[in-house]
Amino acid sequence: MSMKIGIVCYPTFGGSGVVATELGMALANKGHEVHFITYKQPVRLDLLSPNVYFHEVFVEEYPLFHFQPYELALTTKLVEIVTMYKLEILHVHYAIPHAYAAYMAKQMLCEKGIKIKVVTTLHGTDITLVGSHPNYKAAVEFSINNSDVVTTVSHSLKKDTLRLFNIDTKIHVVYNFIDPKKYPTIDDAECNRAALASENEKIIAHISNMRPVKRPLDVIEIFYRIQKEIPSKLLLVGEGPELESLEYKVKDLGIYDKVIFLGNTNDVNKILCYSDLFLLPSETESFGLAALEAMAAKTPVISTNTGGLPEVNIQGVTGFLSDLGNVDEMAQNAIQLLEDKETLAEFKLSAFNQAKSFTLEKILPQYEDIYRAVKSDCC
Ligand code: GMT
Repeated sequence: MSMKIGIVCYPTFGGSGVVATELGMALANKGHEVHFITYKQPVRLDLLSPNVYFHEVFVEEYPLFHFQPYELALTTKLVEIVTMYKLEILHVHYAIPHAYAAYMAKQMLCEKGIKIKVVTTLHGTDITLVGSHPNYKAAVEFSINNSDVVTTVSHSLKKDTLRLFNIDTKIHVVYNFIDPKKYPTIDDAECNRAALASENEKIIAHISNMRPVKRPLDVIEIFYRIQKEIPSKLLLVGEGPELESLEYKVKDLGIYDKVIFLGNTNDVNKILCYSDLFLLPSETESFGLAALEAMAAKTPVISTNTGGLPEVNIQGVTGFLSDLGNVDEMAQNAIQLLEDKETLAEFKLSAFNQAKSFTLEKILPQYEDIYRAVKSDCC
């Protein structure tokens, strides 16, 4: 039976917004009515798809406000949309402030005799970097414990949540996913490799929000070592605070002509289809959706061994994992792989096969089961 579901997420290029959007569109495609409630239209949202609605949360400016009260505006919008469209489930992605706003909305609706079930998906930095900060911890812990169901995107994130917070509710692990149909391979006509590199050059890619936690400067260090041994280009996809330092570093090292800055794009799958290797030397990564996207496009991954990355990238099979900051080892592993045509081909295939364990087809029913089983403790 179809359900009426509200999805709250960050609408930007971050992994949590991408997962929430792809999930919502897939649910709509299966006949559920899906309402996205956020401050901007999510970047990957196709509003022309049937059963998909978007409700913008507006925040009024007022001279007294040093910070805009987004939680308040979101809560008000949630109450309005749940009431108007008779939603049954609110699925909030990223605890801050979404789980808190959903809790408030649930209480307000309860007073009107309207029942709503709240599912919270924790994505990573809402627990590890931001959520456990003393400024937020008590409210995050409260909103996790007061969600009707809590999910994390990896076992590692579940462990971190239990370690950092006092949790008295069950946590389900539901992995992130990709839709394999969206990843063309190098054999497909759409994949125009020649536009970016010559035939003898290897293509190395890195995709992130270029924040310090992603260690993009390590990406440059690794690539610097690779390009000394192997003719190659580096594709950098994404925008963020480290971008300027990256440009300086690339110029300093004299490799500006070998690095292509692509900015934010929705064509991640097309870029990945002509990449030979993906670099993800993050300080922490609850899952590493970008690594999974790379693998779905037959691209092996050189990553750190932090957080949930070992649940996605398999050492010596789909790529290699090193300790944080060990750029020498990461470069060495990359060079070894790129040098040997047969091994590289093997790793590409294994990466693709591993990505098949995280397909939309496998993950979507897990969320549907959770929605069907969830009981609300209110009204
Ligand atoms: O990595 C970020 O800073 C963005 C963040 C987000 O919320 O969009 O990503 C987190 O969620 C992704 C989707 O579940 C995960 O794949 C990323 O590993 C996770 N990032 C971190 O844990 C640093």
